[in-house]
Order: sequence, then C-alpha cells, then structure tokens
Amino acid sequence: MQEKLSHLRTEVESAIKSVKSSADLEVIQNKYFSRKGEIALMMQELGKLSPEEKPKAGQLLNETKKHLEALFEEKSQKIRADGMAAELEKEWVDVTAPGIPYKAGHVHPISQVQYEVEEIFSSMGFSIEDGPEVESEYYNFESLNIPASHPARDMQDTFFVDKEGDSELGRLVLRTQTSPVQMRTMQTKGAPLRIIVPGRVFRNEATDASHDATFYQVEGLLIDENISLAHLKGVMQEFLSKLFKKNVLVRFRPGYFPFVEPGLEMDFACLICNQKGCRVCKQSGWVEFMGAGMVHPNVLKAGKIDSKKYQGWAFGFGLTRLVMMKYGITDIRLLFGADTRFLNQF
Ligand code: FA5
Repeated sequence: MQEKLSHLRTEVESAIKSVKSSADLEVIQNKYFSRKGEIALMMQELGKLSPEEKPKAGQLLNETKKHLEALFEEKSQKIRADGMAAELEKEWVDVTAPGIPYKAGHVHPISQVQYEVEEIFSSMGFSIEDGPEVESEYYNFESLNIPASHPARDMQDTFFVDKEGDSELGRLVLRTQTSPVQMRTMQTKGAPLRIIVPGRVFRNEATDASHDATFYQVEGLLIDENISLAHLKGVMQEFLSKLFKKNVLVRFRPGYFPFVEPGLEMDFACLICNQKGCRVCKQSGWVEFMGAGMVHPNVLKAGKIDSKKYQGWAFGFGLTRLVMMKYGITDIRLLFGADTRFLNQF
C-alpha cells in the first residue's frame, strides 16, 4: 500500500505539473480525483487491510490525498488566472488611440447659393415661401392664365403623375415652375406681398450643357400700391451686385408669359467666357436668366386681389444657372451627377 501510494503521488504530481489548459485539468480530475478515480480506488483498498495496518495506511493516504488536492487546486487557480489574462489581452482596447475619422458631407453648391439668395432677399424685406412639387394642373397652368388649349402649355412640357388629382383642380403634374406658389400665397395671405420661392421644378425636355429635366428656380413676387418695373430693376440690381460682389451686366428684352403683362426676359452677360462665346451661352455672350413682368390682372383676380388698388411684378429665375455662373461650371449636368470629385470642390 505504501509503495503504491508513493507511486501514485509521483504520478499525479508530474501529471499536474504538465497541465497546460483547463482541458488537461479535466482529464486529471476524472482520472484521479473523481468518485471512480485512482484515489477513490485506494480508499476502497484501505478497507481490505487488516486492523493493524489500517491506521497508518489511512493516515498516509489522507496526507497524500490532501497534498495532491492542494496541488491540483493551486494549478487550477493558475490556469484560470492565465485564461482570464489571455482573454483580457484579446479584449484590450487602447482608449487613447485616435478614432477612425468620420467623413462628413457638406452643403450642396445649389443649397449654398440658395441660402445666399434667401439672405439677400430677406434683407430687402422678402419672406420665403414654399409649395408642393407635385402640383395640380390648375395651380401650375390654369390659375396662371394658361388654359388647357393655350399654346403656351407647349413651352413647358411636363410629367403627369399616375394618380387621380382633385376633380376641380385637374390632373396632378410635377410642377414645371415655381410660379404656382405665387397663386397659393396670394390666396392665403392676400396683398400686400413681398415673397421669394426657391424650389425644385421638372420639365420633360432634352438635356444639354445648360438645360436639365430637373432644376431649381427662385420665384419672386411683389404686390403693393404704385408698383412698377423700375422697382424690379432696382431690386434685381441690388440682388445681383450683392451676390457677385461686383457689377454684373444684365439686359431686358421683351418676353412672353401668359401670367404677366407686359412680360420680359432678363439675361446675364456670360461670366464664364466674358462674352467671348462658349457652350453655356451658346456663343451669344448672354445667358437667359429669368422671365418676369407685371402680374396679369386675371392672375390677381384668381388670387382674390383687388387689381384696381394693387399691382405688382413677378419674376422666376434659374437658380441652377446662377450657380453655374457663380462657380464657372460649364455643364449643368455635373451638379446632379453625384460625383464627389466634383462636389468636394465647393
Ligand atoms: C418660367 O418658368 C416662368 N415661370 C418665369 C416667370 C416667373 C415669368 C414669373 C414671369 C413671371 P422659363 O421657362 O423661362 O420661365 O424659366 C425661367 C428660368 O429657368 C430660365 O430663365 C432659366 O434660367 C431656367 N430654366 C428654364 N429651363 C431650364 C432647364 N431645362 N434647365 C435649367 N434651367 C432652366
């Protein structure tokens, strides 16, 4: 018995010494320390000894068992601690390391110029209005003195929306101009009025360097007593010189829009080629900038405004073209191309 115990002690000690993982620990636990393990078998053998041998052998077995259990426990603790340390090492985070840089976008050049336009007109007492992009035929055309049979409808071919509109206001269309907001504001706010309406418009037309099927306009409307086109000229000159921070050459020429009378067009001297002729101005040196005129009495009537007491002018310019002029952009399609190499320049 003594010899057997001595063997077992050496065997278990060296087994515990060579343990490297908790799996090894489990093997040792099962082989030596479990209910059917080697130490338990020794206990059973103890029962077979004679009463004289029993006390001494029992004492030795107990000592050996305690010693081996203590060794095993010590090793278990070490393995657990090493495991935790390894785990911690894996999960370690350097909280002082610099973060991954966050790539923020920036305001689109069209919005940048829109904000500038809003600021300049606000400083002249204009308020900013908004209207729906999906508009009724009534507001987009009829209320603006363009009945269904009018040839002026051909000037702005639109996209019809595949959804029933209001039976009284006609079919739904993507608005071709910001002008319907003139009517909506006249009807809700009445005279006097001093507003601008920046917004997106849509036209069913072929694209080229200066035309797109989706673009931005800014509508202007001033209604009060004793208003003339001289006020329009003054307001536009003030606006353009503030925006470009220099004198910009403009010209007025007669133009036709059914909702104004008389009607006119205002052009810019092309700032891209300095009037030498380029793709944007179609070699003419001038870029069509806006339509304008005195608000037609029929439109004032539809807007429930007393045309004997009040009169006013309206204009609508291409915000997208203004952006092209401001930054020297030679193709309108670049602005909606979503190419970050282009957009990051602004
Ligand atoms: C109109 O849209 C009228 N509503 C303007 C108006 C308002 C006249 C109030 C009288 C009173 P027109 O179709 O010309 O007009 O467009 C106005 C401006 O939008 C043009 O001068 C031009 O700068 C811009 N524009 C027109 N078509 C396009 C297009 N396809 N792409 C980019 N800009 C365009």
